[in-house]
Order: sequence, then structure tokens, then C-alpha cells
Amino acid sequence: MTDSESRLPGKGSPIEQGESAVSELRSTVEVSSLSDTSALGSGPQSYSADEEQAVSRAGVVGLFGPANAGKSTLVNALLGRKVSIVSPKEQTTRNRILGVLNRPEGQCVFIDTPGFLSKRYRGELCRFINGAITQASQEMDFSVLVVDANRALKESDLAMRLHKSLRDKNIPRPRVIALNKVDLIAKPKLLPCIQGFYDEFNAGDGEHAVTRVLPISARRGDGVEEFIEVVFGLLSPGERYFPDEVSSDQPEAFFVTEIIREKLFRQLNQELPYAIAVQLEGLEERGELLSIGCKIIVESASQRGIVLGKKGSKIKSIGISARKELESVFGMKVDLRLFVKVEKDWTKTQQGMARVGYVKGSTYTVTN
Ligand SMILES: Nc1nc2c(ncn2[C@@H]2O[C@H](COP(=O)(O)OP(=O)(O)OP(=O)(O)O)[C@@H](O)[C@H]2O)c(=O)[nH]1
Ligand SMILES: [Mg+2]
Repeated sequence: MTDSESRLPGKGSPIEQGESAVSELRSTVEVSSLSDTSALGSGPQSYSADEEQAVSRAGVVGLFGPANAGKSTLVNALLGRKVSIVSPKEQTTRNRILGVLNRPEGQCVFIDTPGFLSKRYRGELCRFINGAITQASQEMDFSVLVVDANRALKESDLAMRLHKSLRDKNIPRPRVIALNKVDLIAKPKLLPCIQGFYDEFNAGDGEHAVTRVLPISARRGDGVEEFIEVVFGLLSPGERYFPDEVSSDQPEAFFVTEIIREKLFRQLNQELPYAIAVQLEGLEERGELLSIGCKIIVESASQRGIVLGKKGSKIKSIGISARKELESVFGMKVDLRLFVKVEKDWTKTQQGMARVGYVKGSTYTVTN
């Protein structure tokens, strides 16, 4: 595990859970600027070089792409802290997660989204994941496509297929393509790959803005600063959506369950994690100790057996690694109790999804 993967916000960190944090804030900003009559009828503004320096920029940028491309790793690298869980398995991210990056030049709200689902997934969880992608695409100002460059080298038609996937999902053409995981590729091989994506996304679209292709390694942090500069350069002048200090109602529940889900994703075999959910049962400070109880939900008795492992060895090892991370998050000793419960076919029905805590439209927000 890398540093950026293990860093987590502390207790009481600025996280917000709400119906649609971005749209609510966007409408507040729009209403307040309309009530300022001096802004009416002023038309598009132009700025001198000095004014440009002083103008604060703000915007919402959606990060989209195939599962496992490194979208969540990139959000964590952008914010310099762990916002979103990361694993080598597909469909690690299920919700829209907002990472708010504050800089002297303004504020960029990045939306981490679930990876594009392959056709073999069905049912309500699949609908929920696709809904999170659609909602993010409606809230953003522009999109960034995140691609695993190593995969792109092996699949020569990947750029074309991703272009088509974006069109099918009604996601506007990305302003930036982050060609990620370049630490795995020799430089000479990278250049044709960059060119291929550039040509695919800029062909025949002369009148629109150019799509930039930026090589990065989200895991190592290479190219991340340049990425931030390019993205801020594309934001429009505007007020910040979120105050610098965003407070939170109930940050713990989401992060605690996500950390446990990350350990499940990392320690279980390929297919099982998709059928797993985690729910908080209780979180209570008892003197020096933080007592946490969580329910791990699976779809069948055989899956329960796999999560428990031989004589409980698997759940024990998952519990140990989750507890260690939770202790570093909360800065205190943690007593973690995990139970495994079967909720038959919870991924397949709306009621099942609601029972395990997946509510349509939910958003989680963290600032840097
Ligand atoms: N070598 C290398 N691995 C990376 C890089 N970025 C991410 N990874 C790894 O790629 C895997 C997937 O990363 P995630 O950030 O979970 O990918 P994601 O796009 O959010 O995946 P989903 O949430 O499933 O859509 C993890 O094992 C990461 O450690 C990178 O720059 N270089
Ligand atoms: Mg992710």
C-alpha cells in the first residue's frame, strides 16, 4: 500500500453527506449572484493580465473512466489525503465522492465516480452505480477521462472504445485525458499512446476546445501538479462553492464502512467483493477506547463462509488491517467488532439496496 493510499482524514474532518451537495451549493451561488443587480446584463467579462491573476476561479470537474484506471488514487493525490478507497479490484468506488481542492487561485471540486460497468453486471447495484455516473456528469462543468496507460498500450482500440462509451453515457467530450500509471511504461512507448488519444479526441471537432492529454502517475504523484495547473486554467472565474472549512454532520459512518470495504476488496477473491456491503452498527467512545461494530453483508451463505475463512481466519485478518487504519484515522485505540450477515440478493432489488444503506443521490465530500 502506498502512502497516499493509507492517509485518512482525522476525526471530525470536514466531510459532508447530503442529497446533492454540488447542486445545492450551485443554486445558492447562482441565486446570490442574480440578486446582485450590478451583475445583470454585464455580459461576458474580459480580464487584463493583472486582473486575471486576482480573479478567483471555481468549478466542478468529473473524473470518469473504466474501473481500475486510478480515479480514486488520483483524487487522493490531488487532495494529498485519502478521500476515496482504492483497491486492485474493479468497482471499488460506488458513490459520488467530492474532493474539494482549495488553492490561492480558487477552488476545484473533483467528483470521483464509479468505473464504467461491463455488461455482465446487472441488478439494482448496477443501476445505482450508473446513476452515480450520470448524476456526476450533470453536476460538473467539464470532465476528465482517466485511463490506465498500461492497458491502453495493450488494447490499441481503447481510445476509440472509451470515446464511444462517453457518447453512450452522454458525458461531454473531456477537456483533459489523464493517462495514468505511466510509472509502468517506458517513455518511448508512451508517446504514440499520448498521440493516439489526442488524435481520437480532437479529430473533426475543430470549433471546440482542445482535449489535452497529460501523462501522470497518481500513485507516485508524477505529473499531478501539472494536472492541477491545467485544470485550474480551464475553470471559469467564480465564487467558491464550499467555504474553506466545511463541517460535517456524520463523517464517521461513511469512512469507517468504506475502510472496512477496502480491506474486504483487497483480501477477497475477484468476484465476491461486488456482492459485499458494510454497515455501521455502532460507534462509541469508551474512555481511551473507540468501540466500533460493523455488519458485513453478503448475498448467500456460501459467500458468508468465504468471508469468514477457515476457522474465522479471513475475517480476523480483515479486522486486523481495518482496525490498524481506523486507529491511525481516529488517533486512539479501536475495538472493532465485525459480523457477517446474509441479505439474500441485496444487489438485485431496490429494497435490498436501501436495507444495506445505498440511497440514491447520496454524496460524500472532503476538503483538502
Ligand atoms: N502502478 C500504478 N498503479 C496505480 C496508479 N494509480 C492507481 N494505481 C493502482 O490501480 C488500482 C486501481 O486504483 P483505483 O484508484 O482504485 O482505481 P479506480 O479507477 O478508482 O477504480 P474503481 O473505483 O474500481 O472504478 C490500485 O491497485 C491502485 O493502487 C499509478 O499511477 N501507477
Ligand atoms: Mg475508485
